[in-house]
Amino acid sequence: MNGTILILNGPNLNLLGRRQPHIYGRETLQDVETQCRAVAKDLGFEIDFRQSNAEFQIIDSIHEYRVSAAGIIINPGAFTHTSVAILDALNTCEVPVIECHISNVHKREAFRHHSYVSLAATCVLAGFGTHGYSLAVRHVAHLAKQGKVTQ
Ligand code: CA2
Repeated sequence: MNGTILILNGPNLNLLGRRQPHIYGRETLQDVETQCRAVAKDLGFEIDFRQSNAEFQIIDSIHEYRVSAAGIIINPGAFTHTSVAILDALNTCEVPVIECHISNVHKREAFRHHSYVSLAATCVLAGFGTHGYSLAVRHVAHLAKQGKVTQ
């Protein structure tokens, strides 16, 4: 086993696949978790997959894994565009941080074009649909193979 990848999902993503399918697709967050687990298993990683509508819970999860994870994949939802507190937590991380958005935020409203989280992210995925999560898992494995344990 090569380590655990934390996958964090922010507010409203529990409704994925049930509302606004023209923007976010029809797959549920459970489907995304299943796909990530399969990809990670092939690559020798474990997944801790979480969703929270509460900013403090997302911050607590980052603190829990900031040193020990193989990488942190985060879709902060709308907190992307508002949360200096999540940015501050991510800035304490000693592991790669991948920011992952299902939609192409740059093609959407102007308020979605700015991300606080990007200031702490190793890299950013946007517009790959739910497939972006699997790509992010592969990238964490790629970085780990290169021996890049820090940002
Ligand atoms: O594209 C993304 O992944 C976003 O992070 C999703 C956030 C949005 O605020 C960001 O600007 C971009 C919204 C998450 C809400 O998720 C829902 C999914 C399906 C139905 C309702 C909400």
